[in-house]
Amino acid sequence: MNVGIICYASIGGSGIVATELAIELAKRGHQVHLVSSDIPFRLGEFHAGLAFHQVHTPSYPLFHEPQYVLSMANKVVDVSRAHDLDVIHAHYAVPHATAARLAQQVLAAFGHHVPRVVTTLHGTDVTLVGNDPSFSEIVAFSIEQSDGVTAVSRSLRDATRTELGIRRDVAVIPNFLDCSVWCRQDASELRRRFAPDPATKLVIHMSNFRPVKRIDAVVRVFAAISRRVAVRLLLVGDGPELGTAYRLGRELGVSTLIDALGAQQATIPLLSASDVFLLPSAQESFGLAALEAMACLVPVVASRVGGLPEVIEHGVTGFLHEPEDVDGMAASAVAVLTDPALHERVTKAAREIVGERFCSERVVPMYEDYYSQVTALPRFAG
Ligand code: GMT
Repeated sequence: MNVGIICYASIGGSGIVATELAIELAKRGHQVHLVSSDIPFRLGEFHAGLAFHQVHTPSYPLFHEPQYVLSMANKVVDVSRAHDLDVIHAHYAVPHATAARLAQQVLAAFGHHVPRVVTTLHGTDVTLVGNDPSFSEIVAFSIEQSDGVTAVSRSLRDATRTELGIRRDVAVIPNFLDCSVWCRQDASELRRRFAPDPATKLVIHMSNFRPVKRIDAVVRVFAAISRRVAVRLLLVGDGPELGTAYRLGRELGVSTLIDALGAQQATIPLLSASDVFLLPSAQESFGLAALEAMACLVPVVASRVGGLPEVIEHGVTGFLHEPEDVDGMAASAVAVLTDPALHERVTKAAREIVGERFCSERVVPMYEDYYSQVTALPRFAG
């Protein structure tokens, strides 16, 4: 099939999943066209069958407002005309589902071959941004008008109904990893750099440091752990809440135990050096970072919110607590850091679940089947 995939290039789970899907589809012989404002950061080396098309949004002194939806729709029209796309797969509804639908209408109006639009909902495009009254009407319309819609968890599918009033079918296709790549590596040298004393444990948090990630809770849980175990905290990523980590670290007297590494592309070595992963988010439709940690044998202590219970089984493959339960999270982290048998049991079970349910060879065919179903629908009427 000829598949156009549109996504954000910035660091974030939806762009990562879209890029990994593009790579996997190309490996399986599809012609894939990735459309984004910049080279998605996980694209890496050249992949046969995968082309990148950059969206330029020109500025004009009269405009104070960026015209991204128009330039994205325009680029999708160009790419579809040149490459006869069968499917436009929009990752993150805001505004990609709208741009894809607009492109479809332009192609139909000018008598070109009309691709089907599949929208994949990733989380905040429904729960935080998409349901904002400034966007919700157009987001709901664009989701309803897509030929197919998927969500990354059952929880997000249900939220699409409750938050946006969507009534149409939404298929659940979970996020995935290339499990041959996402494995724990020998990171002993790296580990020694962060924690020269072998008795010191490494706690890690990776995110885009936005308020929804509750960075204050990361630091509070870490401070509580540090009162009982010798630990250091690795903060990987960047965003508006990074300053909160510095400030609260100083307030709680743990700033000298924190290493903030900024945005990093190669996270497998960092996970491989770590002993526990903290994810106390206010909302998480899936928690791709948790899945990456589980694949690298790092036990996850997370909030019991959104789709996380579909990824982590409390006490079996990780630990879930109410988002406000800082003491509970710290207690689980201390338990798993001080009990090697528990650490081994949880990480082994987590890795098994990743292998059974979340590897690319299981999930990518779900998208291929879904594209087949959607392209078999009666022709687009305009
Ligand atoms: O809201 C974000 O954190 C960004 C968003 C994205 O596009 O990167 O993340 C969402 O999509 C990821 C990939 O499907 C999920 O793993 C994240 O759980 C989800 N984030 C939230 O729901 C907060």
